[in-house]
Amino acid sequence: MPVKLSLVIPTYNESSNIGELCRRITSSLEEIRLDFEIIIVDDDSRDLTWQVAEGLAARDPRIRVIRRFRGKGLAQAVVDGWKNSRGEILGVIDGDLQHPPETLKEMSGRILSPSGPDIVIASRYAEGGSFPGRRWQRVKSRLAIILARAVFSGILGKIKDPMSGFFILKKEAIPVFSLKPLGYKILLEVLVLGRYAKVDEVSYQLNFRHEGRSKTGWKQYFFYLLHLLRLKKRQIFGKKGIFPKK
Ligand SMILES: Nc1nc2c(ncn2[C@@H]2O[C@H](COP(=O)(O)OP(=O)(O)OP(=O)(O)O)[C@@H](O)[C@H]2O)c(=O)[nH]1
Ligand SMILES: [Mg+2]
Repeated sequence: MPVKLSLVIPTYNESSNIGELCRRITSSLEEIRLDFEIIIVDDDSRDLTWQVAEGLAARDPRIRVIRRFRGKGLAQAVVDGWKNSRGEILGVIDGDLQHPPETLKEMSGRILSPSGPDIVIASRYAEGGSFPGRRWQRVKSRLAIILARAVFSGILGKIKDPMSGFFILKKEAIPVFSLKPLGYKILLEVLVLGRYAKVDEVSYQLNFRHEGRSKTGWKQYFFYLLHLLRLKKRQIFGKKGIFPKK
């Protein structure tokens, strides 16, 4: 049966966070009476996140778990979740509670409004948003955005947080089966290869990670550079024909 929103949670070693996150997503979306499914895509976490998630799924049919054994990273986990989704609207939220799930209420309200946007991005940089943490982390995030803007100036336009890992979009706007992201940054590929008449941003305050550990490291920055180059090449030579003909 189709649902309105399919929300993917990519996880790796988030057993201490996934229960609370699912509870908060569920109560937020029930509050606005939105029909939804949660798809947890776990890369066979050593802390058995998949097992905790399967326990949640056994109690709530709206929750499903995909356990991958040869994971190809965060961004591909999101795409694999979307490929197995039933919703008209797709979304992603981190599994470590850094993204406040209550923001989904405003994001969903906007995308579902008459002539609403095709994509709503939760932004740390829009007015009212915030990005706590070490200064060096903020500098790295800013540098990544500057670089993306330099490579895709026309497409990224006025989008303040093109690196956000928290967004929802209309399924028809992206060629889900043609996405081939590398590494961490799924939104960039979604913006470059998708078709959007209107883009909206909602501010949010990024939380500190309370439990579990970060998986970002220098390797991710190397993948990011490679991804930028590959995406540029695809944009120039291969974008035509990636949307299936109606
Ligand atoms: N399935 C899957 N999920 C992943 C992978 N790497 C990270 N994740 C999940 O993706 C989300 C974001 O990862 P984080 O390590 O928190 O990355 P981040 O938020 O950019 O970095 P921090 O600010 O340091 O937390 C979390 O839910 C992780 O558990 C992966 O290889 N596979
Ligand atoms: Mg995080």
